[in-house]
Amino acid sequence: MKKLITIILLLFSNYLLADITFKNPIIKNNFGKKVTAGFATIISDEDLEIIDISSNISKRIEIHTMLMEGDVMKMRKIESPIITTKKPLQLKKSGDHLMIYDLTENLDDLKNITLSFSFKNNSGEVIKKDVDFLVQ
Ligand SMILES: [Cu+2]
Repeated sequence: MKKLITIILLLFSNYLLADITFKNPIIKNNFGKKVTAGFATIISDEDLEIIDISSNISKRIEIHTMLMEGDVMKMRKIESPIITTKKPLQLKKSGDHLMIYDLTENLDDLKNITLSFSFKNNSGEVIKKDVDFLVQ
């Protein structure tokens, strides 16, 4: 009986986890270069922090923002990227973006790349989501 209750609770807790949507996930074809960028709009019905992004094509994936230093546009890593129910995280050209370093594959050969995202909610629970990005 105890086991059954645990199973029911586990099933139920899954339904309570955040509903996360990725709109237009795209990774730019880099034509043989070792670094590329990715874009998507990440929407959630719960406030979340991105704590990890991983993939088998790269060991180092970060989220960057662009800012002006004098006249020069620079990229900076966002240490704790946040998605709120009111404000989706928009990763787009000339704005915040995914930065994918040390590519181990030539993207010419790939149509899709799966990135694994780990999120943390306000209760400290970790939610994992695999997302297929279109190579474009
Ligand atoms: Cu960047």
